Amino acid sequence: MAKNRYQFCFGPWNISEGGDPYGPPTRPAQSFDWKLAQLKKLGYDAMMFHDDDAVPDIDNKSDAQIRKEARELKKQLDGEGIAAEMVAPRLWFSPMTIDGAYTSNDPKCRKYAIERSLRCIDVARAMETDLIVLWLAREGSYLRESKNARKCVDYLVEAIDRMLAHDKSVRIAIEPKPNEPMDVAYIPTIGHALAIANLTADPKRVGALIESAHAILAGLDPADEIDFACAFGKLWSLHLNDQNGLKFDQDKPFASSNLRGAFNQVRALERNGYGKKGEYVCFDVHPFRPTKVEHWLKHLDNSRRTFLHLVDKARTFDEAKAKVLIADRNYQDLDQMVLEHLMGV
Ligand code: GLO
Ligand code: MG
Repeated sequence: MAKNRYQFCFGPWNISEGGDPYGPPTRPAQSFDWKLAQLKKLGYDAMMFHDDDAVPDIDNKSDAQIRKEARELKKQLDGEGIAAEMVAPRLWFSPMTIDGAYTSNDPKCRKYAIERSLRCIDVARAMETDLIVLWLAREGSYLRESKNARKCVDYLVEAIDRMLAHDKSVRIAIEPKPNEPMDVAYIPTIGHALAIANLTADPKRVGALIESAHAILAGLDPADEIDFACAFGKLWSLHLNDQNGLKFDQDKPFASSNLRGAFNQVRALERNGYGKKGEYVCFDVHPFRPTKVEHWLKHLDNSRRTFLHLVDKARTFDEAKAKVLIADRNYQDLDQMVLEHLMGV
C-alpha cells in the first residue's frame, strides 16, 4: 500500500449503535475511553469532536468547568498520542434549536446558538485545535414561508463574525449539506460556503469541509467540489464516505457505492496536495444497522484501507497514456482505461 502523507481521523459518533427513525439501537453503547482506544489500534491519528462529545452536558456547566474538563480531555489524548482535529458546536439537539440555531426566528434562540458556539471555541482552545466545523444542521426551513431567507444570510454572517472576534486564531470550516434534517438548507454546497465566507469580517479564516455524501445529495460530484474548494485554498477538512443516490444521508463506507467516484476524489486530493499542510482525512462513516458487535469497527478500518488502495491507484494511473487519449478525444478508450485500471486487469 501507498507510503503516503495522509493522517486519518474519525469522531466518537462514527462508532454508532444502529438506531434509526424506525427502530432502536442494534448494538450497546460504548464508553468514550473504549472508542479512543480503538482509534489508536486502527492506525488513526486524530479524533474529531462535537463540543458535547468533549464536555458532556455542556449547557449545564460553567465556563470554568467547561475549560477544566476540556483540558483534562486534552491530557488524556496526549497520553494516547492522539490529536483533536476539530470541535463542532452541536446545534441541533437543544430545545433552543428546534426551529434553527443561528437562523431561528426567535432572538433568544439565536443568542443561545451564538453563546454555545463561543463556548465551543473555548473547548477547542483548551484542546489545542484552531479548527471549528460548522455543520449547519437546522439552518434552513421546513416551509419557505416560515423564514426570511434573505435575513438568514445576515444572521449566519453575524454568528460567524462573533466567533471570529471571540478568538483571533480560530478558523471556521463550513460543512455544507443540501437537506436533512431540513427540507432545504441555506448553505447547500461549497460554492455557498465560500460565498458566505466572503461576507464575513475575516474571509481568510473561513473555509470549508467537504463531505462526499452531502455533495452527492446536492447532485454534485464530490471530486469536483474538492477541486473547487482547493482552487481557493479553502479545503481545511474532509468527511469521506459514500451515498447511493438521492435518499437519506447514508454515510456508507468510503467507495461502498461508487468506486470510480471515490477514485476521482482521491485523484483530486492528490493533485491538490491535500494533507501537506496538516489537514486530516476524516471518515464520517457509520456501520450498517445489521452489523454485529464483533464487526463493529470494520467500516472504519475498511474505509481507510480502501483510501490507501485508491492512493496507489491514483499514483499508478498511466497519466501519459491518458494524455494521448485525451488529445485524440478518444474518451471511449479513456473510459475503458479507467475501468480496467480499477479492476486491476
Ligand atoms: C451530518 C454531518 C455530521 C457532521 C458532524 C460534525 O450529516 O455529516 O456528521 O459531520 O456533526 O459537525
Ligand atoms: Mg459530516
